[in-house]
Amino acid sequence: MVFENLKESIKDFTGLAVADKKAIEELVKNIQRDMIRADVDISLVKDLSDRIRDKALEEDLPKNLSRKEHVLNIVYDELSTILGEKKAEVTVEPKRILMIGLFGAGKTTTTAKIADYYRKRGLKVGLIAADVHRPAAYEQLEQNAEKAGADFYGEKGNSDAAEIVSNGVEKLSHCDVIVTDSAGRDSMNKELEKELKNIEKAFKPDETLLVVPADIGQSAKEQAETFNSAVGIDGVVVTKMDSSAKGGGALSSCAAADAEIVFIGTGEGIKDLEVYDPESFVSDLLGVPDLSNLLEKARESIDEEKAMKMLEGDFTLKDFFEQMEQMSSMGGIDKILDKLPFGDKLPDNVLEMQEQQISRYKVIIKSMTDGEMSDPKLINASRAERIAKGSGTSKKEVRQMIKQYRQAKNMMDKFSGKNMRRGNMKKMMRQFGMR
Ligand SMILES: Nc1nc2c(ncn2[C@@H]2O[C@H](COP(=O)(O)OP(=O)(O)OP(=O)(O)O)[C@@H](O)[C@H]2O)c(=O)[nH]1
Ligand SMILES: [Mg+2]
Repeated sequence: MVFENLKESIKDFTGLAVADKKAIEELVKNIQRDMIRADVDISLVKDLSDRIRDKALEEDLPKNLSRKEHVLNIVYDELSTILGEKKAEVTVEPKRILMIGLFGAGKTTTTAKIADYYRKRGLKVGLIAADVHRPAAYEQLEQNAEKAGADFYGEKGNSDAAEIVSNGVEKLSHCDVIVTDSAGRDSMNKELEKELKNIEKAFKPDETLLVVPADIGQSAKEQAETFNSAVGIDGVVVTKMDSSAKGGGALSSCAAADAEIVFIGTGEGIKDLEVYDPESFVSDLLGVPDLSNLLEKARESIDEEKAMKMLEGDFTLKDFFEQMEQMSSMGGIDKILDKLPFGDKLPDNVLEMQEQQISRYKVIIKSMTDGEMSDPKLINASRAERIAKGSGTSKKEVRQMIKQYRQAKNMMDKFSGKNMRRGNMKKMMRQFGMR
């Protein structure tokens, strides 16, 4: 895994009694070593460590922050900056996506992952097999399409990729999202350039995504630039983040080339795809400090007992109601869960609560009796009808709210088990000088 020693270095640093100059120097040295191992460009590493050092030692301490927290915040900010400015925006709307890249980069696998991503968000997806060079490319994509619940179009025996794409677009016109998988080469050459240009003409993609594997490290920059000047790219997918130590080099070099990283691939499975978010990526890297951020926010908007209660699984519908407002001010519960060290273990999408939805839910809960709040199982069809009437909503919405509450409760219960006992939480908070 990428930057695998970073967590250790951070832990060592936070375990020290004082965050003095020596401790900061040691931390910077460890960060440098890890970045160089991850194949981050040496001049980036130097700039980054200079900035951390300068700010950590010279900046005035912000109110309410210990020197340690201050340093960790700086490390967090600086790392997120070199790994990309902001979270990628992936619009869920009808579109055509063309996947391009060199041999073995992960194009076909990622095509299926992207299909799964959009299908899960309610769009009908179709895949076109336009790799006419690799043996069995047709079958590979066909199988992947089935796994992803996507329609499939390909023509065995036709060696004209652009023609297949034209036909495919027609045959898949009932699909909202069409993704075309193209052939790779050893390197960008005239032949590949010509083939991709022809495919583009036939396909008219809204997004052309370059797929690069993490293990090429900082040469991702050069590859992004080459593909961009040959055919134009809208974004990059960095695959194999799970299996390469050089992901940090790949991510930072794309960011330096102003190539937007849209997704990262984190495994061979169809669900192993994440919308790239430098901040949460760094949070995962640093592990515990993110929790301190979370708790800092938590401290501002929610009192500690309540936060603990929420994480301990003692989570009634009443709590759901009481805390909804506070949760939305923390960025929504899914945001909070995302930030926890095990947040990525959660099923995708399980709690997409929008602001608007939250306020509708609150009205629904207000129309319930105390008894119903403590035991939602009481809510049968006639009660649901009464609640819907009282709140000016529909029975369907009432049921949906209860379902989401149950999902939330299930998750809270899970956390309360092995992952997030009060003792652990206290220990972590202590580590970060928070109590
Ligand atoms: N660990 C890991 N393996 C991946 C990931 N993405 C793809 N792979 C593996 O990488 C190998 C190549 O993936 P493909 O999707 O076939 O790559 P491609 O770019 O379509 O390759 P060509 O069509 O031959 O150019 C396969 O064994 C995939 O399972 C990832 O995110 N993590
Ligand atoms: Mg392929």
